[in-house]
Amino acid sequence: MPHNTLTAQETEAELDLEQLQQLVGLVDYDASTDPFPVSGWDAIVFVVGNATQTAHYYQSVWGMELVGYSGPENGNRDHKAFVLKSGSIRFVVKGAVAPDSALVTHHAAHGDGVVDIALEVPDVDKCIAQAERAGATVLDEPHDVADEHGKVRIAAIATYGQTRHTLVQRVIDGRRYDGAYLPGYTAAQSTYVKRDGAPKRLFQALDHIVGNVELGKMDEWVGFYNRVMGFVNMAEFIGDDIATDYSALMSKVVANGNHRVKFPLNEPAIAKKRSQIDEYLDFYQGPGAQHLALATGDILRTVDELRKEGVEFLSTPDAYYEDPELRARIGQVRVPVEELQKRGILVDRDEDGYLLQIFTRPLGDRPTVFFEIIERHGSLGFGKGNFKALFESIEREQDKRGNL
Ligand code: TYF
Ligand code: FE
Repeated sequence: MPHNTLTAQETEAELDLEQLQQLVGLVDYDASTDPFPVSGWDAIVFVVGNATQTAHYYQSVWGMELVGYSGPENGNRDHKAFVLKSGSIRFVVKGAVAPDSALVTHHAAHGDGVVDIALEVPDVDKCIAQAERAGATVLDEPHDVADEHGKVRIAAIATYGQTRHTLVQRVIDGRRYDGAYLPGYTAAQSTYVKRDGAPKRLFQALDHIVGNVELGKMDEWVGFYNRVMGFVNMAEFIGDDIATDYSALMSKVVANGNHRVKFPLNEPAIAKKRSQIDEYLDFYQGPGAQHLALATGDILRTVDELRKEGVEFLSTPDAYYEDPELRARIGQVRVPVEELQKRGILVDRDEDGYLLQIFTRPLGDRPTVFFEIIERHGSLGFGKGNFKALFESIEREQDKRGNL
């Protein structure tokens, strides 16, 4: 696939390249020399304790739309799976039905979490050939799955912990699969009737997904993404220096050629305090996806709507906004700083522009996975200037839980 064309999801979401560029920060690159070309995100698959209720939550609170379903009613006696969309993002939430489902064991170990960061690729066989050359673990060899809506070609490779990357080729012999999600799923419509004024499409695209890995393993996983998937390192990182002062973590970022898919990777660092990454690793019982950054064009509206629905965000002290150094550094942004302060939205500026961001508290019962909401204005970074304020805020929460 040529570089920087829209994926089907992006087209369906009525995004154009300029909007996507604004939302997530794309770059040009030459896909023809890429050994493992990735078109974009395909789906983020969660395993949860109760998919029926989680699917309702993502609709009623996060304004997502139910588009597909698989479960006992259409022959899947193992689990229920709900396919939800918001803009160009697809979430799939799965929960066990059969008491002996493999999902039961997975959920017992990890709690609610991300099991699969599925990527759309133009050529599954090419990717798997590269993955095998580079020594990756292939969990699922390339194979076709078909139904009356057409055919997709699928494979999967292992990444950190029990997380996988399913690779989905949706165009075969020039024909695009046109079912709800994948064969085995039927189209579904929301039974949740939106109240007047209920939130609708609060985010349009996925910006990045952060992985937490064990102490000393960050560079190995960066190497995995470089070697196996041809991902490139991005400039932003948290090194030893910042780690010991306040973050208690180290971090590097890899991205696919056009930067649609970005993966920061964290490892705990030995610091004065117990790392938030250790807390995650203990409660998730191993490496896994830590946060998903959801891109929006209007973070003020998104945050206001989510708060109305009861979503809790990390707090930011007034001192953050009153710091003259911050004021000087960020200069003019699209709203008065007071509007950000009221909501606890963080702001950072670099040589390319600025970004606005805010973080939720953990989504489920365990202190593991959470969301970030991000609005980019040219900045291609991850909020480096906010790391101190953010990590202090995360540590306040960690302390309340008795895990610091
Ligand atoms: O993705 C990022 O790098 C930012 C900052 O545990 C961040 O969102 C980094 C590590 C972390 C929480 C947030
Ligand atoms: Fe982030």
